Amino acid sequence: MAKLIELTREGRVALIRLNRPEALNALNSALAEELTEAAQALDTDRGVGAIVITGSERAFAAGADISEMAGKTAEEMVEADFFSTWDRFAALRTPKIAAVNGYALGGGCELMMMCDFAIAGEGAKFGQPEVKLGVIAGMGGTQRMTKLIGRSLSMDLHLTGRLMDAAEALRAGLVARVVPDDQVLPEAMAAAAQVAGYSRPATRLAREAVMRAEELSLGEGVAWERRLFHRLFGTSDQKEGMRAFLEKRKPDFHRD
Ligand code: CO8
Repeated sequence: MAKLIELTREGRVALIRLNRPEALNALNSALAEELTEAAQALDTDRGVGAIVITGSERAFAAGADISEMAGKTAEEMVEADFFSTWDRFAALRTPKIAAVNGYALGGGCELMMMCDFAIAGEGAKFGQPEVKLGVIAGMGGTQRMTKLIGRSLSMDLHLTGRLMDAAEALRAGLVARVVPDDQVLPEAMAAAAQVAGYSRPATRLAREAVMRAEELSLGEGVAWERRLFHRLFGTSDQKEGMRAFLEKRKPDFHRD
């Protein structure tokens, strides 16, 4: 059976491509498990500084797999704690960039929002159309989207199920960059290589500090950030980064 994801490496960047093109990369449990296991292994690999997640030209992912869910009872959903695999994915510490072409709908949009930022093609389409199926988002969409783009627009998407184009997604802050469709992957790989070239502890802690902003009050968040900042003075990369600046040369990070 074909693998549901393809994993390749380019230097310190790992590229994961969702590989269910016949179902527009609909996220079934097997794919969620394969993706999460692969990403967890990368997360503990010191040779990996960033992960890019992408789909196909037509779809990043068109949602959770409707055919897998359609016949399930509430008891079965509770028993399996359906979708809880994604909590393990969201907890990864390595910076993750979503490279999005085509549809990022429902669970696909939610997977994109679990990544640390997204680079999208001009033709990409986003939405939380679960309401059309008689359900709601179940992989964090109501929470992460609201924090990313605000209640008003998030409500609009969740209640009407309408799709948002790339220009609107950029204006709203749902994605960080929009580029021509054929530039999405090169742009994401270049951004990932840039991240992966820095100190590994610094990028992981920068990510952690920014994510904390979604959960903590300003005072708690600032205190958290300061502790992480102090912690980085225990790394050789901090010494090298600052020494290199003073010596007017490029730093040679060991990424410890
Ligand atoms: N699940 C399963 N199969 C899918 C999905 C999906 N989400 N999306 C597309 N496919 C399949 C189609 O069934 C079709 O298969 P086949 O060729 O065998 O008929 C194939 O992919 C191609 O799709 P289309 O023929 O529909 O392609 P179009 O270009 O005509 O349309 C769309 C593309 C607009 C993206 C359309 O496929 C679509 O609307 N897809 C569904 C989008 C959607 O509703 N996503 C939300 C899913 S629900 C979810 O993500 C979270 C649910 C939360 C539940 C909470 C539980 C705890």
